[in-house]
Amino acid sequence: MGVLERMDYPQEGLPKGANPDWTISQGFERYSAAEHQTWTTLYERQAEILPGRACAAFLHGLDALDLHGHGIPDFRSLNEKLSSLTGWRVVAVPGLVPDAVFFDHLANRRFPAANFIRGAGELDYLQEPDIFHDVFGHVPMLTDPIFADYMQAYGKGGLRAVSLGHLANLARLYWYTVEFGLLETSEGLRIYGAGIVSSKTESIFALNSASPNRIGFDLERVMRTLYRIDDFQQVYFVIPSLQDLLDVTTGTDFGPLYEKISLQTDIPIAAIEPYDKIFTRGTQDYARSGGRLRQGAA
Ligand code: HBI
Ligand code: FE
Repeated sequence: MGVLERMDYPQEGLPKGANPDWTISQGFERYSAAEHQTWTTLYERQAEILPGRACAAFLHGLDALDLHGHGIPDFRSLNEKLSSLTGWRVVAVPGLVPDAVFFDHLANRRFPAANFIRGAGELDYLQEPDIFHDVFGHVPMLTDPIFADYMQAYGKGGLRAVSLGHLANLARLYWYTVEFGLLETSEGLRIYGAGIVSSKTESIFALNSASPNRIGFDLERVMRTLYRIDDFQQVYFVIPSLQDLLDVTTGTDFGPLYEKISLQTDIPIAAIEPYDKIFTRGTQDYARSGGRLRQGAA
């Protein structure tokens, strides 16, 4: 596989001191003891609930990278382990970066991770991904050779979707796989999505709640389905295997698929379509009763 052509990274809004590719230094020496403790607290909460919930590839990745409760990881030693496994590296960024920048890093097997950690008073709900979400949530799966290839393919596809003007559809694929995907195994459903696996409450909700729908993954269906960014998902999509996810995405020409989808309506979040393979038909009680805001007020 050849190296991608050098792209001109957009520079609009580039924070002062950042490199032209939007990376910054992690600044590992600047973390306070309290910030390291926040990582350890979050890690320990997840360690308690993830066995039997997270997929084997994720749990194996945690071990392979020694991403346990020793405080915020230093990207230098993390990258030695990660790059020797799958050729991926983690690069520090100040936060959300423009789509094309994000995709170009992925297409080159670099995962952009925020360098800051959430405050100790906001362990559960995040407006913007922090280092715990980005590193604990995403990086273990990058030790899996199949998933590592999927993420790179997604980056290449993202650059193409931007140029074709269909990023909204492709972003749904990312959302319902990389962030909120479930995997079918002989022992039951397991989590591989980073948005779930980095959250204690959503890890339990995604697998154990009667509220959400759980539906078999279908590429076109997923790319037509709306999603919510402000609360637990109302639908999770289940893949039969990581290999299947990689095959279906690399074996599809997205150009004609975007054309086809642009003629169809979006699918509402909680809809069940006649052709869906239903794992769980959810009650939708959680969303109907007001979700996160209602719970907080109760
Ligand atoms: N930037 N740092 C960061 N992390 C992301 O997950 C991210 C981003 N920029 C754009 C982006 N995601 C979206 O384009 C994708 O989620 C589709
Ligand atoms: Fe994420």
